[in-house]
Amino acid sequence: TTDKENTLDPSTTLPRLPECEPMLVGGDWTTGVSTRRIPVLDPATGERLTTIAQAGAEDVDAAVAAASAAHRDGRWRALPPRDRRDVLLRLADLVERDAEELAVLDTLDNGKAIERARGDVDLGLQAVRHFAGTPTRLTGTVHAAGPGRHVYSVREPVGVVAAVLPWNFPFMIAAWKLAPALAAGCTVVVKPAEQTPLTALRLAALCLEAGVPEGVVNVVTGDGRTGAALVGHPGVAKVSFTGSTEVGRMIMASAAPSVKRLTLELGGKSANIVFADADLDAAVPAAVRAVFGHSGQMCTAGSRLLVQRAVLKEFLGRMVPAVEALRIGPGLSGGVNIGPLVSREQFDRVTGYVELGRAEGASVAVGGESLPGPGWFVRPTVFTDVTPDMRIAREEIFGPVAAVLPFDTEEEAIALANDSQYGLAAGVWTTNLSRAHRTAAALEAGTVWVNTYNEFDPAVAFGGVKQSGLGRDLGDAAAEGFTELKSVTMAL
Ligand code: TXE
Repeated sequence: TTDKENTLDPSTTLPRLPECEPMLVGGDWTTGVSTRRIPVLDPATGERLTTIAQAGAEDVDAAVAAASAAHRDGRWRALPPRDRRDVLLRLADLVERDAEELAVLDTLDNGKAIERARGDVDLGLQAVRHFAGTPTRLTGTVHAAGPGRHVYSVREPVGVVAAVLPWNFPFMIAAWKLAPALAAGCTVVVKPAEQTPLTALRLAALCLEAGVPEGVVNVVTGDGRTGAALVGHPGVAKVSFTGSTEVGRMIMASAAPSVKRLTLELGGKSANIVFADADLDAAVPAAVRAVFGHSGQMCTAGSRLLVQRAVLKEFLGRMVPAVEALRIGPGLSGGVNIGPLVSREQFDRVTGYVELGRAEGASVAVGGESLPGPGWFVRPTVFTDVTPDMRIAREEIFGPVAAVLPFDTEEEAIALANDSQYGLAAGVWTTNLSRAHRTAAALEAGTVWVNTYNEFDPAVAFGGVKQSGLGRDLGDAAAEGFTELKSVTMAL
């Protein structure tokens, strides 16, 4: 990147935030009934940026009631599909107009490097544009039926959707969930992560400006208790959640009494496999980005680095200096590779895993320390001498920590990669075409990247197998996941 790309646009003044960010309920901006507030902190300094209301049961009720009313009266789902398309295209234009401000807001409360925030906003924008094409393209089926029968299936919006968001990609995942839900004709109550509420609220404001009718998009703020009240609400038909596997399980249980539909995008411990025949000039920098991008706070982080023993020494000889060269600092300062971790909790969790790795007998090839405050910075850390049974090789750390595991054969690599409760993503680096296909087929993962990593396309479904989740974000599958199939059998 050039210096220009690496610095903040000087015309961007930091947005002024109110004392308490209001939520959106049925077209009204309100701080709600509850008087409890949660501080929103800047992870680079630990200082308070603003507060949010801790929405309680009454606030959640009001938001679900607004979304239910908007669903029932058809103010959104019954619009001609081309009108919904036009609103979504307008929304995309507004996101593009405000892209820099959205990126700055994502950096403010999440801490991520501004360049990454810009990329994330763009990935969100691409999803909105992509799903603007959905309303006019959602089709059903006319079935081959017996004489005197006309049988068809149509897709209808599922109803009120609860979108519960994580803090790692606050804007992008808000857009990834909102765009297909709206495209399918649903109404939505969004619950952003308490650490990073700013851009989901801004996206909701842009929805109103774009012409999404009031009540169709609502936002309630608060922590897990607000989330629990929302996902357990009987008026919610579907929950789309991104977050930890632990909370995903709780959401599944709370969805049972009213048999809610679920899309769960949960944790991962993705294997990035480097074969000896790989192009190391490409594989090494990509492996560094795959695990240390966004300080490792990515569900797809290539946090288990499986390297064929024949190239292990050379691989580490190249990787360690590349990791040492990563620049650590506040996300807004520009040119930073490693921003702060999102919160004190995350900092404690990650530094705890670094200590655990040492205690388990792994060696620190680089990193292994945190930086003194202010801010929650941890040096990118590479563990070697890792064995597959160590907790640092099995559990999601969600920080800048890589576990390098050697292997000898292709079969061993596949067995190691699949030896996980998770199955979100995997990477394969090889110049052997047959091996690439064989390995991609054998890996238990929702996404396999071959000779690349972390490439997303809104047209391509994204999600996990095993305990990494169920259902898909993005792709046709995402939009269809916000619909029910109704079959109509008619005697003529
Ligand atoms: O996630 P939570 P946390 C993983 C990652 C991280 C760990 C903990 O390993 O270290 O989770 O992060 C809301 N009912 N991921 O604690 O708790 C919560 O308010 C309903 C991976 O922050 O899962 C927030 O909006 N909602 C992940 C959202 O759930 C509840 C991204 C996620 O928070 C709730 C984030 C409840 N009972 C963390 N409890 C990924 N897949 O990328 C909490 N929430």
